[in-house]
Amino acid sequence: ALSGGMLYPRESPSREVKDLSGLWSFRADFSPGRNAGFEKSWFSGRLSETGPVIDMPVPASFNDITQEAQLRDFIGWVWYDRELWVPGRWLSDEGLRIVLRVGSAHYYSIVWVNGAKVMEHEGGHLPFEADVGNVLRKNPSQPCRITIAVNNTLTLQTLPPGSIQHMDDPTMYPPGYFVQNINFDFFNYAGIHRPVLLYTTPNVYIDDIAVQTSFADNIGIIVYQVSVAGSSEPAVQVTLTDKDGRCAATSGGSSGTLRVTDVNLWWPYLMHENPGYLYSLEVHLTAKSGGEQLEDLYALPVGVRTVRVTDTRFFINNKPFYFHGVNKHEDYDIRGKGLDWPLVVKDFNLLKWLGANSFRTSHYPYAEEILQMCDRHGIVVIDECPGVGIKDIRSFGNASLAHHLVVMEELVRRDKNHPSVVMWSVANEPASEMPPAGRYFKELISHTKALDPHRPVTFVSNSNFNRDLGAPYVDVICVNSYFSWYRDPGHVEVIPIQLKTQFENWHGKYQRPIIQSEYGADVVSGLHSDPPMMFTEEYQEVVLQNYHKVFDQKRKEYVVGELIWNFADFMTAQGTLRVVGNKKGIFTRQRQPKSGAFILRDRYWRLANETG
Ligand code: BDP
Repeated sequence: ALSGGMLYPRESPSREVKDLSGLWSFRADFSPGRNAGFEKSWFSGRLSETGPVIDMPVPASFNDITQEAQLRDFIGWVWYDRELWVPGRWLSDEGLRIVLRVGSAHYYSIVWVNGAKVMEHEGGHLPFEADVGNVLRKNPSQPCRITIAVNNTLTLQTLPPGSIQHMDDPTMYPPGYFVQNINFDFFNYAGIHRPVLLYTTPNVYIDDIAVQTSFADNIGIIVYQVSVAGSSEPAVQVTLTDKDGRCAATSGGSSGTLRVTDVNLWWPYLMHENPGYLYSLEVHLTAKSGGEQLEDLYALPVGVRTVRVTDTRFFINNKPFYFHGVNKHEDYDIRGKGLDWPLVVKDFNLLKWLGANSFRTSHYPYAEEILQMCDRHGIVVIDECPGVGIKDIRSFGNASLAHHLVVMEELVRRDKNHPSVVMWSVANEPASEMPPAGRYFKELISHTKALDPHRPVTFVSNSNFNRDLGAPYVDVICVNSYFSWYRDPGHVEVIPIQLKTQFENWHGKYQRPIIQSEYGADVVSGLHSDPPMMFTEEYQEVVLQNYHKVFDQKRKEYVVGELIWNFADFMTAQGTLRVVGNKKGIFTRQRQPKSGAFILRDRYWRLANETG
């Protein structure tokens, strides 16, 4: 089990946040073994003292920042550092914790402060942090230096998995030549993808909060649990305030139940005139520490809603919910997977324009800032872990499973309080027909349910319904299919019969609600052909229309959602199937609509009016 919570760093009267976004110094270690940085201790002084550095923005992927293909395609350790002044009052106040937090870095990270190693973390897409107060207080009169080394190498045991292939034939490849193979269809962007922060809390502090919500008639019920660190006798006071700042309920004690009369439920976008209603759970901690009275305050946004699944329906607040939404990526020009506010806000505006009520975080956890937007706007989320491309039998071994369990622990720890998150997805398109997949998914899914008994769990399959060894364990069947694209390319007329068969097979066998978790077709924006041909706008339109006909029949029975692949075009590895990236977006990578976007927009608004 993990130690400690991972509350999103928020300012409060007892907490300060210092954002270290901006320019860092950067060097990729091109030495043959990629090990020069460790051999020469690049962390012990300034990076610029051990060789040339370039400017690197944080947060951003490093890949597309320069003109060097070598850096774009680099595999191995890259090094970042920067100096900063820590406020003197933070250092002189021994009652303060000073925490260094990395929102995410892809893939393996080691962090030093003033040359002292403070933490290591495996896995992109999720935050990690360490208390660095002691290290900082050793040198209070000097600027502090933060060094972060990040390695993007993927192996059969990482998530996502990959493998390094050495090309040893000296007549074909230069000495030491190797490539990174991956089984997933997006560019392996790397670097420090989310903000690096320093923040403070008192030494006695609110380490974690967990809420579980429900309601009976007009009474909202919030069961909460506060974990306190640093004190054995904390006094905890909890106040729930509504949107206007009025007190809605109070309670004392580190765990308890709040009851809210005339509760405003959290509703999805387009299902209610006031979607995304959030209360604020204000936790107030007081404790004695060395004769001193310490106080900590943390305000957690809370939405009151329930989720429930039957064999044919997905319910939110006891009303049938139909997912009409998208699959996304964190992906954009130049910054790659770096968190970018203009892009985040633009995408929410496009989701609303489209009438989308949901998305899946294909194929890894997105930034917390994005989930906070979902909470506020009522956009429903299927929260997917980075279990994408598990295709090699060796990736089903014990080491892989052990890591996958830890990743689910980190994901649930981070995202458990988001009302927008209604289901966990533990994987995308694994080779779930391979013999070890049965045990693997049984354990993975039961572990996830033990971590969070209140949300359904799924994984996204493209296996044969009869041979899928993980499907027996999911609450909702999620299926991807590309009829008339990867299968029967060019033959849109086969879609209705194949899709109908797909649904009847899966539901017949498992008696679970089904989400079409991917379908779509590549379009090079601006290419036209009538009659339609693959890669033209017209082709995407008819693919969509053919899928939609069957969705409309089956949603009356047990189909509970449709998520287009993909919201926008995105970058991939180079290959014969990809023309500068995957073009299945209904928007271009620059977020301009293709004609498929208008088809979907008409449909989603119509669905909202029928089902909302
Ligand atoms: C599915 C994958 C997705 C791909 C998509 C495609 O889940 O990541 O991008 O196909 O090929 O198999 O467009």
